[in-house]
Amino acid sequence: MVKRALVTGVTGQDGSYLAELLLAKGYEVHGVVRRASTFNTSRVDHLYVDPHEEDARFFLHYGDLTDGTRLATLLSKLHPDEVYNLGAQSHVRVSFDEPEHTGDATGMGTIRLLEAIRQVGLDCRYYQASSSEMFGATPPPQDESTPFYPRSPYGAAKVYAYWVTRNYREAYGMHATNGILFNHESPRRGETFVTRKVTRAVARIQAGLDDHVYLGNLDAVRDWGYAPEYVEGMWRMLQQDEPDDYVLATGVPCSVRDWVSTAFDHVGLDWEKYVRFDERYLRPTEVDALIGDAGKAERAVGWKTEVTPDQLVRIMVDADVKALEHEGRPWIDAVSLPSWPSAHLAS
Ligand code: NAP
Ligand code: G4F
Repeated sequence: MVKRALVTGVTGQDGSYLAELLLAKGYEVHGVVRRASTFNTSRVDHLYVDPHEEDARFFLHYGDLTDGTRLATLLSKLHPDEVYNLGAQSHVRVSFDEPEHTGDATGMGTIRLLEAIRQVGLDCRYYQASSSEMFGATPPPQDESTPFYPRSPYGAAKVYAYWVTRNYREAYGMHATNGILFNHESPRRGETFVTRKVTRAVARIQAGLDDHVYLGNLDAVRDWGYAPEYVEGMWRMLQQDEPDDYVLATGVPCSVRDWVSTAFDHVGLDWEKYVRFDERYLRPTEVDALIGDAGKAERAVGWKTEVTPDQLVRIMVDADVKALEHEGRPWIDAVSLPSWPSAHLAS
């Protein structure tokens, strides 16, 4: 039997890598896409196969985590074996500007999806994209038993989503698992997260297209891993007989300043000549340090990272340098791209 997965947030960084992984494992993959006035599927365009083809295994459907009825309709139509809830307003700084929307999509969206699964009576496995941002002000190292102390509307919404996932597991016996993932990055990372903002700036400065980049707090410490390894961890978690909660992290601390300096060094530039400060990128409350302990995931699901932060910086700078030659599509080889007619969004 071919397994069927439903992925919210399929157009995001993680959703695109997860869709690739599941397709490679033989799954039929259904992704939920928000309706937008412009195309928003660039991260998954390369997976496109005309749905009329017999071998098509990747399908997109309009839907939104703010629309519970639509989620229930999709679930009752598709009957997935596994549901991965990766959709979220995922930007911490933006969550201070749009706290209500963040609570709605990131927090309430989770219970809408869980409740839709329950109402439809679906017997599926559920993955919740929980976040190290939930640990917030609690000092590192952080693991599954570390108390949460969120420092942003985003972090608070993720704490709510974490607890309703656990509650549906305990109350209704659902196979519902939280992956508490520390920061993970890639050439597909959104351009306004600090890692990608920096690697993209390095490529543009080196090419003579920009003179400088504005950043906020350089003292924050993060635990940056490589996103393709993390989606493998998500899948492994759902293959366990029993649902549980797991941290995924490298355990290696790296400050924003170190990331910046390594990225500029990689192309032979002195970062201090190009980086300027803008307070607009500060947060009203900052998370100073996130450094994870993924020992439980290593022991229980056999997951471990291999890519170090230094290697990750180089992967991302090289991809952004190459992207300038290929019009902003660093993750796709320079082959002709299939077109993605919006009509193929099943509706
Ligand atoms: P991302 O690139 O920002 O992708 C977020 C996805 O959610 C996009 O596909 C976005 O659609 C979709 N989305 C936003 N609002 C939605 C809504 N109302 N209804 C349905 N979908 C919606 O995030 P990511 O880095 O891939 O992260 C995936 C998940 O893991 C997120 O839940 C994030 O909070 C969480 N997480 C990420 C990290 C990390 O370091 N990357 C760490 C811990 C947890 P559009 O493309 O249309 O915007
Ligand atoms: O790249 P960031 O925006 O990521 P942040 O806030 O750690 O959140 C990411 O990781 C979470 C996991 O812990 C996810 F749940 C969340 O969805 C997201 O993927 O910022 C990292 C650090 C912060 O301390 C920030 O203050 O970089 C600092 N920073 C300094 N200058 C900046 C900038 N961040 C951004 N985005 N832009 C700057 O110019």
